[in-house]
Amino acid sequence: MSDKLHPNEALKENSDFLRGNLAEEFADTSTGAISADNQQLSKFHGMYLQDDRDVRADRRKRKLDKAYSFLIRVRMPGGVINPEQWLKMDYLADNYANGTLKLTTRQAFQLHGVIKFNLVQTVREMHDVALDSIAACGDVNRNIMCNPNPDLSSAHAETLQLADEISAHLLPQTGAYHEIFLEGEKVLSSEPEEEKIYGKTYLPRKFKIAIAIPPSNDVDIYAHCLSFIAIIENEKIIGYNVSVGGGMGMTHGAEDTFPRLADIIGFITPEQAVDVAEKVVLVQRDFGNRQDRKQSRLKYTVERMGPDGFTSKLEEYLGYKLQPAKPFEFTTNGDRFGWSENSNGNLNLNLFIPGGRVIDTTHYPMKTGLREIAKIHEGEFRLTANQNLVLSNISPSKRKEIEPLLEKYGLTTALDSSAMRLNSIACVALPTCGLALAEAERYLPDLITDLEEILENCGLRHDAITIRMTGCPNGCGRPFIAEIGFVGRNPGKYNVYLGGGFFGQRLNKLFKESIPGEEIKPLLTPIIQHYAKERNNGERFGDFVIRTGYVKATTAGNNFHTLT
Ligand code: SRM
Ligand code: SF4
Repeated sequence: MSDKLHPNEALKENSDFLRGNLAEEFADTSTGAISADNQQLSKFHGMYLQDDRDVRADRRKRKLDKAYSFLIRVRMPGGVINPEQWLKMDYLADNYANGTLKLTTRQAFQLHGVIKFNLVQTVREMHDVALDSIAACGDVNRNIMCNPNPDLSSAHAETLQLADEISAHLLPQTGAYHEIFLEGEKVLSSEPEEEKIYGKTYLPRKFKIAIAIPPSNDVDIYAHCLSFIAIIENEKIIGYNVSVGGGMGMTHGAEDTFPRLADIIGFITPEQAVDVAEKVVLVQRDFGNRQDRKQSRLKYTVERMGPDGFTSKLEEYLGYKLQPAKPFEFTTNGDRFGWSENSNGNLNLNLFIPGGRVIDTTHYPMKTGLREIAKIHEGEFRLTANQNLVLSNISPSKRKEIEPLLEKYGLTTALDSSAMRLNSIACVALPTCGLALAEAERYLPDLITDLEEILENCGLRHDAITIRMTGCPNGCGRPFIAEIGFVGRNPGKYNVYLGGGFFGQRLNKLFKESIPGEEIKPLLTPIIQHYAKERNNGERFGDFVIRTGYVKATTAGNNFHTLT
């Protein structure tokens, strides 16, 4: 391995704590783009330069510049916002972006299609309702995930509070975001600026944290750098099991890159959680790979050091030992759709949002419907880790006002979908994602319609099977832990993976490579029919395809690519 640091390291170090010359470039009206260096820095402020790939070839032919715009990702720990914030995001989508809101797989919003000259104004208006995009992307801790139904018990409320605390603790300290977007000039201080936790070069790569309350693994803890699994006794959280070293991204054809499930390394008390989060970050800061960004995620640090070696180093940083992990059980990683009741008698409604895309179409004015609800809703909006939405904390009397709106705008119709559709995730992919090799969000719904015909015929319409599609192997829809995963290989072609664990506990395995979309239904039909006929009582699809020999079980990330 070369010991030459990746160029991004010098870029971060020399960026004056993430300022670069972003302010000048955002003000430059001669182009809709920014320099390559500033593109890297803008990520730390939650923004990516993109271009509309649907029109790229045509514009090239006509010798036009790419159709540049930015995506803005909002940081919102646990995915919770109030109706006023929903209305603001809805407004920003219509006035500065492409008229849609994307609910992401990390319980956040994305606005797409914001042109450079509207970035500052958009951020200012987000700030007016206490929303920001600081550290939503970049080599820092990202949006922290947490079970989206905190009102169901005091434990849920406690985990949401922990998500907030860790998020605040690990937030970059630089004043760059405020200067560039809010103040418009450098705020002078007598104290020298520093990043106490991260240092000048921040982390080697992105860092992700989740908190789960068993039996729900809706946040997919095994796909995270660091997770906290709440251990509850007598309805109280007595502490958390800690897991480290999960992640999804890999590169086709590069076997030294692979998805990896996190290892559970011990148990801690609730008071230790923020400290543990900080020290895991510090170990990664000091021992993560800064030469090769394809090897720099925490999962590779844990793989290299081994879970025991990593834990020893962590304990050295902590100055105390972790206790042995406590028993717990996950049974699902899906959402709990429909109405549910809180301990205070109020209600939640978990809606299905296909692909997480809040949009109005001629037949389904979903975005308008949610806006009308936001105008009268007194509870919260909670984004789920499966790209769906919970309207939470609705009083029984408010329910009476909200139900006619749900009916009028057809918002609950999608809840009658097949269990496969309700358990589906698709990443953004085309046309905005610069890394997409194939469609995902725009294609998976149609593919599921095809598969639903078989499910219906086999009597499996109400059987949950997790199905996820991403446009490339970066894994933004966490496809490598789905029972059926599709990963873009080339335009219109997908690698098909089978055998993931139903509650996110096992990686899947490559079943067929580079299959054209239209061949997926014939490929899967006999397997689904076989499952319907010969599954054992309660046997999950992912377990069945392993037992019956369609694929071998993947037992660890480092044998993900081993097919026999
Ligand atoms: Fe992701 C990069 C979208 C969750 C792994 N991801 C991207 C970019 C920014 C493409 C880029 O770098 O140019 C995508 C923007 C597309 C667009 O047009 O919006 C993108 N990622 C998304 C979202 C919006 C997918 C979605 O449909 O919901 C999710 C936003 C989450 C958020 O709110 O923060 C999203 N990305 C994930 C997840 C899932 C998760 O975190 O639970 C993963 C896999 C878990 C992991 O990190 O290992 C994920 N995204 C990646 C990677 C691969 C990282 C790696 O370790 O190799 C990249 C590429 C990279 O970092 O180089 C990437
Ligand atoms: Fe883009 Fe690939 Fe992520 Fe999909 S998985 S959003 S195609 S980077």
